[in-house]
Amino acid sequence: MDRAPLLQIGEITERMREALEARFAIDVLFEQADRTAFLAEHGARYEAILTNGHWGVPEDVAAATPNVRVISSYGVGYDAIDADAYAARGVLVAHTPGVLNDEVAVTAIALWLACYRQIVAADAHARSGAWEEGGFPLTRSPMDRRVGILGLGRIGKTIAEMAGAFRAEIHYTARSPKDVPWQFHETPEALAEAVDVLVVITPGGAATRNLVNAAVLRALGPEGCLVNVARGSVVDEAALVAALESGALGMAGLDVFEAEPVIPDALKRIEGRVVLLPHVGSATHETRAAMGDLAVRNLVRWLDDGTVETPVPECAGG
Ligand code: 8YV
Repeated sequence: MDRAPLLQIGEITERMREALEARFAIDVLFEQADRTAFLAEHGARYEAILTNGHWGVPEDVAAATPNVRVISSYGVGYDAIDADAYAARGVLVAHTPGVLNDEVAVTAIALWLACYRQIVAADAHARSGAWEEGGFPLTRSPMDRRVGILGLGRIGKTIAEMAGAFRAEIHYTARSPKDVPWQFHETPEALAEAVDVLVVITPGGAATRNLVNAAVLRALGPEGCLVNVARGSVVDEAALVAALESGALGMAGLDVFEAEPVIPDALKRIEGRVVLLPHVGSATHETRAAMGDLAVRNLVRWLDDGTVETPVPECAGG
């Protein structure tokens, strides 16, 4: 059987490669010596693209692949793919919802706990021998706090449920109130005002750009803790640095940044109160295997019957 050409953008696991190779002839974009020439010569051959949440479909790829019919993204967030435009052209965009809810929620909770209990600074204290000069200062208990969820989707709900183990009182904001036993707030600012910990887990993209601005950070306050496991674009990073530096905001646990993989030096300089992760929200062997399997199933199913298992909502109608 002829294998279908597949353009791969970004990295995939060996497990994904092995599963795909039976049905697809994979060309890896970042392995091409001259990307522009490669896209100009071969772009029109591809009906299938495999990408991830970070790369999405870059403009040069979109322009060079007029015959694309399916885009499978290895990740749930698809703000780097123009799904509306692809849906209008009848192109199927698929992502990996559901299978990473627990892992991203664990990451959010871990960042919150790391900030409150100063895990990273305490580790440095233990490692450096500073303990021999004196004990580590007391920290703050995460128990019985008010936790706000900014974006109550699948992952947001899982975070809220996990926070229950810490007897958290849950508040949230979303486009509209949901059928949940938690307290709804109309705006991010009102939510920030009402909570101790604000967890950002909205989709990225134009609609949520800088939703967490200086006013929201001020409302969260000098004792407040911001956790971002969504996209760097949702938080005004300059305002975040300023709020942390001035003490207007207490703490921040961040897995995502505006210009990944670059993190502003100003953020790196703030120790103790700030915990930084290199976008590893879903990055465990188990969860990446499940995400990879789903991204692969979407492509194989498209080859078999022209549909995908988990289309993005924009493409779910047809
Ligand atoms: C991945 C993510 O890191 O699923 C997402 O939206 O942010 C992460 O799980 C992303 O797909 C980049 O590979």
